[in-house]
Amino acid sequence: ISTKPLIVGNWKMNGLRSATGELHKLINGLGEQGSPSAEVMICPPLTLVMAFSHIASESELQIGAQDCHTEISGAYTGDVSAEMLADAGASAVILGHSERRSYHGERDRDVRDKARAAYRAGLQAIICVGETEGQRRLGLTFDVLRRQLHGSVPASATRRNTIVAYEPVWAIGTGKTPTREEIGEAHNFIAQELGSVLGGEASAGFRILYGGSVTPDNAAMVLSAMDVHGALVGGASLKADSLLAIASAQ
Ligand code: G2H
Repeated sequence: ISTKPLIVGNWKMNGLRSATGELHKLINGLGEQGSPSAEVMICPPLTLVMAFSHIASESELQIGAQDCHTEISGAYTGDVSAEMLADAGASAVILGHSERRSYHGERDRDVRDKARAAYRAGLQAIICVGETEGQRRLGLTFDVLRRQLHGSVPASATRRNTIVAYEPVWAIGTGKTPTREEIGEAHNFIAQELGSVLGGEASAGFRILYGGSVTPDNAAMVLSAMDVHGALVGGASLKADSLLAIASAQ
């Protein structure tokens, strides 16, 4: 596992084939950096996964997806399996993003089953956790993180097949970000709690990304917080220039 920060762009439901220009810009930009200071992954909408994987295949850029089903195949109209994502060229899949949890009713155990499906297909699972504003106000942040980690992270998770993303729901797409101390505190808690989910040795060296309104302006602050190993970036990942700026901010 690389010790460089990992910057993951979550394009959410944005991007048509015409966005391929941004992908080329990103690949060229990373190429110009020679030995880029961060690893970079883009998780485009499903319709672009195969084309982007093809384009990125000769580059350092990794391609991921944003969700998968718990089963390999079957009568699940509209769903896509982890095996299909791997077949399309993805190497990772974001799971349990708060938008999936709130708009699609995903529970911790659904996220855990999807992560198991991802492992079976050879994909890395990027498992998202995070508290709402109300939960933080009530002092429940750590309780929520503990419950989500115990419920969503399979016992078979390893630092190779799993990355955890801390995304405080109140910071997502709002322009609000926690302080460096708050980010460090939550990440340190997650690192400790993974020890209780998986056992001390198995949890060592897990990568924990921060997500929620990361921009070129706050990226250096975010990446310098304790136990932060990268960022999950939404809005600011849609433009190659801003993602490149985030990837070189340290
Ligand atoms: C949080 C993040 C990406 P944004 O959802 O996962 O999005 O950077 O737009 O807050």
